[in-house]
Amino acid sequence: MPNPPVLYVFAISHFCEKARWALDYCNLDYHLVYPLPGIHIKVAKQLNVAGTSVPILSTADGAIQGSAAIVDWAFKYSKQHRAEHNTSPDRTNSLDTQATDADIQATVQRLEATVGAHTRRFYYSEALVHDSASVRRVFALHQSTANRMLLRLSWPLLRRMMIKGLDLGATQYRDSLNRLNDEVQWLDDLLSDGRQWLHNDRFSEADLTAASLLSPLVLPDEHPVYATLQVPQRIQRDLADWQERPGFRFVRRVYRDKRH
Ligand SMILES: N[C@@H](CCC(=O)N[C@@H](CS)C(=O)NCC(=O)O)C(=O)O
Repeated sequence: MPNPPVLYVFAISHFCEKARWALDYCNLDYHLVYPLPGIHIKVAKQLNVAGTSVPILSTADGAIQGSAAIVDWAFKYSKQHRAEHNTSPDRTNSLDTQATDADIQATVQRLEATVGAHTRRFYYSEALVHDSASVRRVFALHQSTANRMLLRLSWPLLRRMMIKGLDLGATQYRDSLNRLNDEVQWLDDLLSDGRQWLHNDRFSEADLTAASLLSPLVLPDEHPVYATLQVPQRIQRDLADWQERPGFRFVRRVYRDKRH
């Protein structure tokens, strides 16, 4: 690739992990940039995308916002590249049908709306409200000294804005925990017939989405960031019994097998 695309991410974000994993899985060359929270809005404006959220992938043909769109781009780009260079089908082949498979798409959309949203609300309702330094430390990763200083100064305001904007609190913590319990139960049930992958007997965007969006709760060893995450004790306690659930074991296996 002559001009490697640039992937803008928050290190702590599970949506960003999903996009990053897809690019890694397809063996694509790219630069990672970690805008500070707040500065990311300026970046989004400069890249001329509709919303403010990351991940955003800036390519030679324009910017792509949102993890699902970036996954699509990665698989299409790598397929086209293989065709142009007459390369034999590689492992991304197993994902080629993902856009046309209704079951896979339904699972991806379900997981984004439920697990994506409630993992974040659950985690931050404890971590940002009661131990916000643990969150700030992850935002400080890969930042210059000046940016770390800026983050420290702006943190009280950012924290307040995130608590309000993401609707965080004790009731929300409980509610999201219950919603996550239902979703993990749905996964446990789906996996109860012994299937290796969620759909079609092969690794697909559904597996990648389930694993990446649950990764803040499972903390797989292969995750590029979460080894440094200091999970608040209350979350550890509340999830202690979940670690051996089929859905959580599935996430660990997908990371072990597919996140190199
Ligand atoms: N559905 C979007 C969600 C992305 C998202 O919510 N990103 C958060 C970080 S986890 C963000 O950038 N929030 C700041 C903002 O929206 O300005 C995706 O899959 O990319």
